Amino acid sequence: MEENKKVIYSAMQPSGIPSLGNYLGALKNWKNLQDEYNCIYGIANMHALTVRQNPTELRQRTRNLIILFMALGIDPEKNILYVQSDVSAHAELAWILNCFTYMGELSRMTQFKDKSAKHADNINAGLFTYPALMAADILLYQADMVPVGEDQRQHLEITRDLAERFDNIYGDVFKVPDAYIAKVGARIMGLQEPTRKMSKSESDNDNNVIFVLDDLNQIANKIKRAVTDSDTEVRYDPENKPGVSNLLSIYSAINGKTPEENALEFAGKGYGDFKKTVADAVVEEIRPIQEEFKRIAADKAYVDKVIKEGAEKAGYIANKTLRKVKKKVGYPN
Ligand code: ATP
Ligand code: LTN
Repeated sequence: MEENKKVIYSAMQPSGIPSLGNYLGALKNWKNLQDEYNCIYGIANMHALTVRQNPTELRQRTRNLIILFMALGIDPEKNILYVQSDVSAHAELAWILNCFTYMGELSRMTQFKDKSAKHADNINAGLFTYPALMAADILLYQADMVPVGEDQRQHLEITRDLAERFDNIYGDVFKVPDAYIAKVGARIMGLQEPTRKMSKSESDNDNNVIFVLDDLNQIANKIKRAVTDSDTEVRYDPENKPGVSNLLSIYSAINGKTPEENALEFAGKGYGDFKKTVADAVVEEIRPIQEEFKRIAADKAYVDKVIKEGAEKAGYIANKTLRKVKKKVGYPN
């Protein structure tokens, strides 16, 4: 890691195969930040335990996510890619931060409310204190910026509050991080339910979500089947035309133009043409990633080495912060 660069930290749960939402809202930015910043990207497998998981699948998905990060072009030599549970400092700091986090602020978290409603039979304490573990992730690495989708804004706020609260008591221990939320693509909606966010683990309808490892024909078909409206005009108007606006956002997150600019391309054309153009753009965006994924996954020894070295590099930084915290709170050593 270069001394003079700012630090970026982010993580993703191995709770399913990443969706197009994860890709456009988070992963695509992660890749673009790697030249300008020192980037540390984690697989939040401890967070994933807040929902019941099949152990074999969880292990496989964790590994696949590291491979996917590399397939996107995130260089494990220049950045740190690692698995959260490989660095025990996360669990240790999370406990300490739990003791500085109020029940009231945790109860206000919309993710907690949403997930409790979805998993009414398993509203566990981990789900409730999830933001304290997430704050630990970020604060251990003294991150300056955290690239995430819109849904994580609230968790970033609590992280900042915790850092400030702790620093006010103990002096300068943590850096207070900023959220980095892209203008376009930060909230991709479901293709069948365009008023709810696309989520990798929370949909009963397969056509609602594009998974980045889906067959390319299937990806195109899912877009062609996306819910629109009974109108014919391609216009960016999330309130009244959520389906069409979502497809415009997807297209914009890929080609860098604004959704309004992109809408002009379809003046006088029907939804059929529009969907085909968006489908082609998505397929061409995903194709090289899938090819790289296959290539890297075949090299087991290399993947093992990246995971092992990532844990060592992350552990080194995290433990430096943890040692300081332990001293401050009054642990004997
Ligand atoms: P889960 O379904 O397990 O809750 P998720 O799909 O919501 O997971 P996370 O692993 O929690 O995804 O999030 C990884 C990153 O992807 C975060 O930065 C999050 O903000 C972003 N993200 C998730 N869903 C979307 C979406 N629909 N649009 C844009 N960004 C998203
Ligand atoms: N909660 C995040 C995943 C996550 C994360 C983090 C994101 C866990 N730890 C640290 C940024 C920084 C989510 O996207 N659901």
